[in-house]
Amino acid sequence: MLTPETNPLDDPQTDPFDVARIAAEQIAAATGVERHDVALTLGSGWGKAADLIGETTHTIPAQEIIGFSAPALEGHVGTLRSVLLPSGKRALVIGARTHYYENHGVRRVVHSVRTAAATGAKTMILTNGAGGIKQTWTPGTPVLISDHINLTADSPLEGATFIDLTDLYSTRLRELAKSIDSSLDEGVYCQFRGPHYETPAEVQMAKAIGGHIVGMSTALEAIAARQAGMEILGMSLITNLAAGIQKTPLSHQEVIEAGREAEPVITSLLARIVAAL
Ligand code: 8IG
Repeated sequence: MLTPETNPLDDPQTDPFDVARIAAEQIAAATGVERHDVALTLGSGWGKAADLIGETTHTIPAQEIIGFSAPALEGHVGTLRSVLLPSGKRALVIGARTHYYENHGVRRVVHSVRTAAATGAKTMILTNGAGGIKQTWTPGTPVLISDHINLTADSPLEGATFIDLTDLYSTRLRELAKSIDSSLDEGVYCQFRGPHYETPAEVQMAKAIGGHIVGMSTALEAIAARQAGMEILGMSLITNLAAGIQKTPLSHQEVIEAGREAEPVITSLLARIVAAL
C-alpha cells in the first residue's frame, strides 16, 4: 500500500510563500547555514556539478523539507545540498525537481525555486536536459537559454499578479557564461507539458514560433524565480535532436547516455561559471 502523501501546497488556503519560508527555516536549521547566495537546480546530465563547484557540507533528503515531494524518476536525485564555494559564498543545490507532468500542480513545481529565494539566494541557475531543434547541436552540446515560450498554458502566479518577463534569462549572466566559454550558443526554450516527447509536427510548430530547444521544465520555474526577484541563468544540455530533426526515434536510454558522456565537460563549465558569479 502506498501511504498517501500530504503536502500543504495542495491546500488552496495555504499561502505557498509561507510554505517556502518554513522550508527555508528548516534548511537553515538542518545546515546551520543562515543564508544561501546562489541556487542551482540540476537537471539530467548536470548532477555531478554539485561535486565540482565546492564542498558539500550538508545533504538533506528533499522529502524531509516541507512542501517537497519524493523523486518521481530514477536518476533524479531527491536531495538538497548546501555547498561552500571557494569564494566563501554558499550554494543551495536542488537535485529534486518536480516536473509539471507529474500532475502535482504548479505550486509543487516551483516550490524549490521559492524556497531557494527564501534562503536568500539572489541568483537562480536552472539546468535541464532537452531536445535540440538546431541541426548543429549534436547530443552533448550545452546551450544557454535566451528566452522561453511557455506551452503549458499554466503559470505559477496566482490571481492578478502581473510580472514583467523582459530579460528573464539575464543578459548579464549569459555574457558572463560566454566569457568563460565563447563557443556557447543560445536559444529559445519551449516548455511542453510532456511526459511524451513531441511529434515531428509539434517540433516544426516550435521551430516556426521561434523555438530552438524543447523540454519539459524550467519555464515555469524561471517565472517563479523572477517573481521572487532572482537573476536567472538557464542552461540546457542537448541530449538529443528533437523528434523529426533526428531521423531515429527518441529513447530515454539514449538521453541518459548522452547526458552521462557530456557530464564531465558541462559540469566543469558550470563550476567555472559559478566561480565567476
Ligand atoms: I532530455 O526532445 C529531453 N527532454 N519535450 N523533448 C522534450 N523534452 C525533452 C527532450 C525532447 N529531450
